[in-house]
Amino acid sequence: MKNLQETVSHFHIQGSVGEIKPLGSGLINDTYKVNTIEADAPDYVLQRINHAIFQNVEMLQNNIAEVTQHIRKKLTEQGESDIDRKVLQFIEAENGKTYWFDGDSYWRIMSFIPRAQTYETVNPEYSYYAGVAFGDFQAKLADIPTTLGETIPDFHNMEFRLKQLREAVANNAAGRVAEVQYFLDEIEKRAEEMCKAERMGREGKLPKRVCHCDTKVNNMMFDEDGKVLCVIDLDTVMPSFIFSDYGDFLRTGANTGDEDDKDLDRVNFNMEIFKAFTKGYLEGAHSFLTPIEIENLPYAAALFPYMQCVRFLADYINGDTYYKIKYPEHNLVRTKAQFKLLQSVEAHTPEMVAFIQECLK
Ligand code: GN1
Ligand code: MG
Repeated sequence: MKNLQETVSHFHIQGSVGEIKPLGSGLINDTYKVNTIEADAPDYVLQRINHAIFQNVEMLQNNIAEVTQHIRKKLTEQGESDIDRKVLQFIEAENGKTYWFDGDSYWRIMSFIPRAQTYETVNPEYSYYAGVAFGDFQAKLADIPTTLGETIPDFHNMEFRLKQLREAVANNAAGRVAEVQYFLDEIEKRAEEMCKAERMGREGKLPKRVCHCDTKVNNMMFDEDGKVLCVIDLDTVMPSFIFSDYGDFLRTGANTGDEDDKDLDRVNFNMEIFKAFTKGYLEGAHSFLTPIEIENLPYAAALFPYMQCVRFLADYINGDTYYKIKYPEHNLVRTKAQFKLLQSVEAHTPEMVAFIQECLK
């Protein structure tokens, strides 16, 4: 960990560095907890930014600065207490920026939020709070005065993700196409319907808003009482359809199994979580949502397992070049689990539609 110590030394942190150890379960960046020795000095989180994926680090860090400053301002105006636990704070490096390039990798450091917890699964009560929090996150950012850059162009564009999959199939780089034909067929059957957001966008019926775009349950910090403190992992905050945040939370939060569960019987869509989250989300976001956005929330619930299925499968076909994997079939196992989740979402669609209508009464 000597190099990590050296990296930290380029940032203006308080206290002296003790232990540095891996943190969290992200699939893209490398994350470490930096403990300081002094009891009164804060601890920190050190991250190596995955530069192959986030190619414009300057834009990335600018977006994050805009977003965190805007949220901080709102929290201050609302007279909130405990603001440092409610919005991320990045530490300046000796070059005056919030990141440091060591000639090979880009690094950044943020304050570690004390007495906070992340979860891989949530109960209905926590989901309700999460719904309010993501609705509120979007509401707070609705009037951000700048236009944020697209840190990953076409990130949640379904047409683009299908194009990438079709290109992967045409190249067949890892020779894996034949064994996944069943999933390719199932994906193509739904392709037209699943690209509906892009079509509505072009027709001017659906706006883009500032979204988080990675609202996995584990990207949220909860306090001791299960209340949401803040949303983390802000790399993908960018303009998108609101479906991104609503759909990606349910993809992870309402899955009764794991994202990469090998036992497909464990993978189902949990309607209790759906209901609690949707109720909270509508409370947090009703001030700006349009009828078309609300009407298409069940579509969003299906879109994200579908999109993730497409992305995991494309990566499997390409020979695992994007996501971190733990074993050779990992991306295929993930694809199968996301497809099972999609089927369960599809089976629950009429019930979702009815519940949303109830909420609006
Ligand atoms: C990645 O970094 P992490 O694990 O929070 C990915 C998301 C996927 C997710 C699947 C930049 O998020 O889009 O939904 O894995 N982030 C990027 O678990 O591609
Ligand atoms: Mg994450």
